[in-house]
Amino acid sequence: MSQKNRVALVTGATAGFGHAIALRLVREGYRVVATGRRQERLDALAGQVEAGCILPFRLDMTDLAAVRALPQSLPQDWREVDVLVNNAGLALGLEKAWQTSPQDWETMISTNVTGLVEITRVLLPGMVERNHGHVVSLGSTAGTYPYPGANVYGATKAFVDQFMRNLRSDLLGRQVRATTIAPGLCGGSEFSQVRLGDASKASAVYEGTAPLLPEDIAETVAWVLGQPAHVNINHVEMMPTCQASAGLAVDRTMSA
Ligand code: NDP
Ligand code: 8X3
Repeated sequence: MSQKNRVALVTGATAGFGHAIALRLVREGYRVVATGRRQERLDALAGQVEAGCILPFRLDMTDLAAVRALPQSLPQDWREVDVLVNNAGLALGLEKAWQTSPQDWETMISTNVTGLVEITRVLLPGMVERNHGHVVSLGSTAGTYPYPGANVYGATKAFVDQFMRNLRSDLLGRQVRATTIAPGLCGGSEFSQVRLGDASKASAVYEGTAPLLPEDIAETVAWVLGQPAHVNINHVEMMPTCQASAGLAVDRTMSA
């Protein structure tokens, strides 16, 4: 099959990584189903490329009925999804676990975990039947390295990574690949604005740094997809050069 005929579905394509990934995959020759909640953003994205290369498709990942109906809801010639990029996701707040809002936790779990699992479950059978496909999911360094206030967000990303590793076990013997991309500090997206709800707090996150950019993530997605069929990249952890894991914290006010 020529790359031109291949279909990639990118969730969360209205901003940040998903937007950059959708454009990058069109450049790689894919037809891209671009999903998210903001229809006008999806339409604008489709307008950036040659007609027919991007199908804007409104989808709220927390609407499980809509996610389950996805295979039948897509136009006939877009239904055979070869590549699923599970990118839609969010962090809400940086409060300590006992101070956070239960609604924020629920939203992160329903988007980053339940929605991701469900869309994967509904698109996998087609990939397995055709014996061809690739699921790429956005994890995070927050899924590996804990930090204060990451509580449920980090846990959702740890879930994503283990889910993808377990998929690999189920997919053994099939020509369907599974990859987690786990970035650290990345600017140029709405992530911190969504998390902190305040533009100046969001820009302070990146002050004095040269963070990763959405195009770096899109480049990595293109790279994992472009590997020869016998190569499965299981997990890619990426950080900007200005970031590193800084070890365990010790409280020195608690001596007996
Ligand atoms: P953005 O906030 O810029 O983009 C998030 C995307 O997810 C948007 O397109 C948004 O679309 C979509 N989205 C959120 N909730 C839903 C929902 N309920 N249904 C459908 N789509 C939804 O963030 P990033 O591009 O930075 O992040 C993308 C992914 O990468 C996330 O999973 C994030 O956790 C992860 N990540 C981000 C890092 C960073 O530092 N930026 C680092 C590591 C991982 P809409 O609002 O239109 O629905
Ligand atoms: C986003 C990266 O460090 O803000 O997943 O959690 S971080």
